[in-house]
Amino acid sequence: MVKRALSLLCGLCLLFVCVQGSLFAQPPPTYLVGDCFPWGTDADGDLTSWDVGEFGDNALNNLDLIYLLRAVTKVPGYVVPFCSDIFDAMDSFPVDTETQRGGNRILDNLDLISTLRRVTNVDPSRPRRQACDWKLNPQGCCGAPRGAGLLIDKSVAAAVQVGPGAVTQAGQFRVPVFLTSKRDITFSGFSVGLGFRNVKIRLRFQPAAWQPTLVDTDLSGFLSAAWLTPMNAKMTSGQALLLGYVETAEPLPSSAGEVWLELYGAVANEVGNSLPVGVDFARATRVK
Ligand SMILES: [Ca+2]
Ligand SMILES: [Ca+2]
Repeated sequence: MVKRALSLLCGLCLLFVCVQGSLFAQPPPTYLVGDCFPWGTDADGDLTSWDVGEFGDNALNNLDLIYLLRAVTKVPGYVVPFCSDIFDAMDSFPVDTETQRGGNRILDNLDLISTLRRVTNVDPSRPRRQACDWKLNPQGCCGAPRGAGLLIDKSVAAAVQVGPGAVTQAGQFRVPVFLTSKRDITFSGFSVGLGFRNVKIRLRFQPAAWQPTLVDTDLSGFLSAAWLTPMNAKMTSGQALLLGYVETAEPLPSSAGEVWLELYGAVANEVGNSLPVGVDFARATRVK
């Protein structure tokens, strides 16, 4: 009798432990792919703000796209740490499938295109990923198994040139921006981030034939632009294409002496290639 009562008690204890376990077990934290804005809250006090729960609002809109554009084009203050949770959230291409975690550890125009499709609801999918914490997700992080390394097409296929600058009739200072092909190539996307050194006034962009899909001029003194529709025709080796003019929204102050245009990042993709191609550019060019 006593033995049976003890057995029943043990059974109840086991049941309690099981129920308690299921009540208090926390599901692994996840984030919505592409959802990188808002950001900047250090919720866990580790002096970084790139961990799951510290960015995003579970909604995709233009601000997520603009912050991704700034990260892709390396605008100062908007570059996210490689393989952090927020980097992985931005790394939306290749897209997630039922069986495969998306992303390829590269932020380029293909990520901009896939996030743009979701923001505009052309793609209604809203995949979520577990955080990049190896303890939580030892099998894969940032879209590839640990140690798989980076697969980047390092062949230089393009170059960006700027300047010299000139003053328009209305008094704005403007600089032409050219994309040059280093081999025969059809670009499927291109993006660039730039700014005038020590001239922190609003900028704008006057496009030429290839119309940019995204232009961000919200940051005083900085400009990012992305061309996300494939070119109509192949560029031949050595051909230079005028992308347009970056210009100040108001005349340069009379105290401005020499002026330098800085290029922070330039990323090019070609039709039929899932990896970005190499782009040569000077970090800074004197344009006045
Ligand atoms: Ca968001
Ligand atoms: Ca990617």
